Parts: sequence; C-alpha cells; structure tokens
Amino acid sequence: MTQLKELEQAVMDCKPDEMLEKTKRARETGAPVHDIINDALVAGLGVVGDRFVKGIYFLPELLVAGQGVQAAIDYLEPFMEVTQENQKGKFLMGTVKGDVHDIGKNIVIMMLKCNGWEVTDMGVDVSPEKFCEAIEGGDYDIVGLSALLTMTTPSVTATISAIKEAGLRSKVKIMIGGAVIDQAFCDTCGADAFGKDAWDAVRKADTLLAYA
Ligand code: B12
Repeated sequence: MTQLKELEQAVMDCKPDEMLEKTKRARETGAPVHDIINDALVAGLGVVGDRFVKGIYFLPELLVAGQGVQAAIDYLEPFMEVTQENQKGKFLMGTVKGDVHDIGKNIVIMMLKCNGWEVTDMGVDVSPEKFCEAIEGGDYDIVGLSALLTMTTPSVTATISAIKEAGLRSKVKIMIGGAVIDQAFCDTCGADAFGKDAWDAVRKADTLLAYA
C-alpha cells in the first residue's frame, strides 16, 4: 500500500495517533502537502461519513476521525507553500449558526493565508447577528460562510438576509461553501460565489476581489 493509501486507511479506521505519524512520514518523504490533505485526509473522512450513514460508525467515530484529521492539518500548516506574501484583501470566515463542522473551513483559511489573504476566523455556530457586527466593525472584502448540514443551509440564507437588512450587503462580497452547498444553491441564496474546495475558494476570492 502506498503511504497516502496507508494514511487514508488510518483515517478510515479512526486511529488518530497513526494519522499523525503517517502524515509526518508522508511529508518527510516528500509527498506534496496538497496531496496529503486531499488524497488521504479528506478522502478518508469521506469514507468515515459513508460508514456513519450506513450505521457502521456512530458519532464518537466521527469525532475521533475529525480530531485526528484536524491535528494532522495543524501539523502540516507550517509546511504549506506561501505563494503570496503581500496582503490581497481581508476575508471574514465562519461556520453558520447551528453547525459546528470546521475542518473544511480551517483548510480554506489555511489556503487563503498562504495565498496572500488576511483572514479573521469567527469559529463555528456563528449567528447572523455576529456576522453583521463583525462586518460593520471591520473593513472586510469578502465574507465566507461554511455549512456542512442540510439543516444549516437555511442559516446561510438567513445570514445573507441579515447582512442585506443591516444595509451591509454592498460593503462585502459573499462566498459560500461546505459539503451541502452547490452552485445551484448559490444562485438562489444571494451569495456572490461558491467554492467547491479550498483551491477553488482561493481562485474565486481572487476573482471577486479583481471585480470588486
Ligand atoms: C468530522 C465530521 C463531524 C465532526 C466535526 C468535527 C469538526 N471539527 O469539524 C462532528 C463529530 C462534530 C460531527 C457532528 C455532526 N455531524 Co458530521 N461529519 C463529519 C464528516 C465525517 C467529515 C466532515 C469534514 O470535515 N469533511 C472534510 C472537509 C475538508 O470537507 P468540507 O467541510 O466539505 O470542506 C471543503 C469544501 O466543502 C470547501 N468549503 C468548506 N467550507 C467552506 C467555506 C467557504 C466560504 C468556501 C468557499 C469553501 C468551503 O472547502 C473545504 C476544503 O476543501 C462528514 C462526512 C463528509 N463526507 O463530509 C460528516 C457529516 C457532515 N456530518 C453529518 C451529520 C449528520 C452530523 C451530526 C448531525 C450527527 C449527529 N447525529 O449529531 C452532527 C452535527 C453537529 C452540528 N450541529 O454541527 C452529515 C451531514 C448530512 C447532511 N447532509 O446534513 C455528514 C455528511 C455525514 C453523513 N454522510 O451523514 N461531524
């Protein structure tokens, strides 16, 4: 089995110590950080999610797998290639109200920072009011909303509505993403762009800034 397959297997088996050890070994032997994240860590989490749906895994397994992957990503962060030192713009990011998933959001933040964005992370379960307060008090170019649950997509719409009602919509561009978000939802909820993964998020953020 290749190193990345072994790492994916450790995620699938929910073994956090092995995840970190195999992540370190993969990096030390030259695997690109992008491949370690996408082809092993994120791929493994997908399988954990499928096993959860099938009733093979339960919440504790999701939790252990999530914590293990986050620890591996924290280890990888200093090794991400910084391609752009200059500050392109300011990005405000948070997971919407009712949702505590943050691994994907954290990967997006890491990629944005490596590509010259200054990012403020509001964390998880962020209410529309908190987003509005932060937008009002800051000079952000883009606001990013992350949602992983079908039941929290209405929070995305509610946050965008609150931003409009507070008279702040023209101040910022809005990007959305997360496993349950797609372009069709983006087209109807009033956001400016949808990012399917962290790399797409950087591309779209750069484009939004260029046309701001
Ligand atoms: C780990 C995990 C958890 C962990 C989260 C730990 C953490 N710190 O995040 C814990 C155990 C807490 C958890 C809890 C729950 N979970 Co959960 N969880 C997962 C799991 C296995 C992985 C999620 C993940 O991190 N994926 C990897 C990341 C990298 O992917 P991503 O988030 O999609 O992010 C990428 C893109 O979407 C994009 N992106 C993400 N955010 C943003 C934002 C912007 C602005 C942009 C541009 C792009 C972008 O870029 C990212 C990087 O490439 C998924 C399964 C899956 N296949 O996703 C289920 C899953 C999301 N969970 C699910 C469920 C049901 C739950 C619970 C309701 C379970 C329960 N019965 O309690 C709770 C809900 C808690 C809550 N209120 O939020 C379901 C959701 C189904 C649905 N459609 O609603 C899933 C899909 C599992 C499944 N297949 O059923 N979970």
